Amino acid sequence: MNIPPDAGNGLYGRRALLRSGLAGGAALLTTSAFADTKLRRPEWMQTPGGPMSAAGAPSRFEAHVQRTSIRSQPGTDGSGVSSTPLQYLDGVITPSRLHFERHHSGIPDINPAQHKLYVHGLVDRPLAFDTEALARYPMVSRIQFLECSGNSSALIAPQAADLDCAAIHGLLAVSEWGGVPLSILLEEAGVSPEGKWVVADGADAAVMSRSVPLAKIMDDAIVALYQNGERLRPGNGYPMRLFLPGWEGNASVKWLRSIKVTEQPAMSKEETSKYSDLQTDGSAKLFTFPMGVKSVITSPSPGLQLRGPGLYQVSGLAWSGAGRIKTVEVSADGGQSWAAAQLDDHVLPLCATRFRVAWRYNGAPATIMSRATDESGAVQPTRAAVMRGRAAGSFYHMNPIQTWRISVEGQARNVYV
Ligand SMILES: Nc1nc2c(c(=O)[nH]1)N[C@H]1C(S)=C(S)[C@@H](COP(=O)(O)O)O[C@H]1N2
Ligand SMILES: [Mo]
Repeated sequence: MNIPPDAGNGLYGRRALLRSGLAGGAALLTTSAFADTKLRRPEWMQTPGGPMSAAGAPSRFEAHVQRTSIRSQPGTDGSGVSSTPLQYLDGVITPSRLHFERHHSGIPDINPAQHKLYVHGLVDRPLAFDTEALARYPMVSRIQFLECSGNSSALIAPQAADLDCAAIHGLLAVSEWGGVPLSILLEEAGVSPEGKWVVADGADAAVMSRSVPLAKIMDDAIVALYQNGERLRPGNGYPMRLFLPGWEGNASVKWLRSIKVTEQPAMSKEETSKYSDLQTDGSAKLFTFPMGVKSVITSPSPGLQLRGPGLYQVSGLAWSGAGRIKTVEVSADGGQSWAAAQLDDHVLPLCATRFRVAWRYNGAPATIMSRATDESGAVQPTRAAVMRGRAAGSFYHMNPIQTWRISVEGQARNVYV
């Protein structure tokens, strides 16, 4: 292997991968030689395979790939969170069955025949839509991320906790969301000139209620009916949810029941006591909707074992509420030097982007990290920078650089640098 690394401690970024042909091409291949004797047929080649089925399921050997870190309020089994197992996934789409969940009062069992979305308040004509009526309107579909603003809040802990990628960053998922632009429904209802906000309410027992500026609603908000080509899953808002691209997940109200146009925000519990950002001067930032630029190395990460020194692919996800990802840099020497990562083809706005580098792990302890820059020029900050100015315990909108420490045993661990 004669291609020089792009950064310290054996890191091959975009430049080296391009020089070596295909990303991670021949010059960088690890060799997996075998003695060329006659190939014996394994047992599954000796009888016909299993039957077809009406709906698919993963291989039984992938049974460990499940939502993790399931936690709910004492005395409930549905009021809490579950996490996307990011460390076991590649590409950008989150399989719907693994999309993280965040419910404030469990999953309502909504019969779509009895559910309506009401559009009312400061409008000329109040309207009501059932699912079938909505499905007749022009729809759009877009591949975009949904992230809880409480994601990565484990990183406020003063000591780095021994948690895996899902437990720290798994309140993130990417889906193809299909639905009706809310602007179309509001144009039909006729918004009065005084209308400046909409208050969106859910049909769950928590009646999640969030105020959203009308400008965002008219820009790119949709009433989502589809997720990755099928109707929404119950846990993700069936039969319809608000979807606000790039904004904190909380405002994407699930089981959407009411859209009320108002002059002022409702100042609901979820936008005052919760989902606001307390500062050291005692003030709180309200309506901090867009999610910051962020990235994380999903592989290697805690729980994925490196099998001795040699060449590995380091890969992860980068995303930003400001638009497209421009670059992702990776370091294998604790941030002393960085290599620009190779980005997978589809770099979509308000979506996660998959990044990759090749790394020659020499078996010694190493400190790996990634840093994303978005098209607005925003650069993912260090943890120290993110913590500055925050009141103790303030935990929303954490987007610091994640550092994994690789041990001589080839195990990754969450650390602060
Ligand atoms: N009606 C309703 N909408 C809701 C919630 C809820 O509990 N009830 N949780 C919110 C929060 S905090 C987040 S992060 C996202 C999570 O969406 P998901 O469960 O589809 O991942 O939904 C939001 N919308
Ligand atoms: Mo959330």
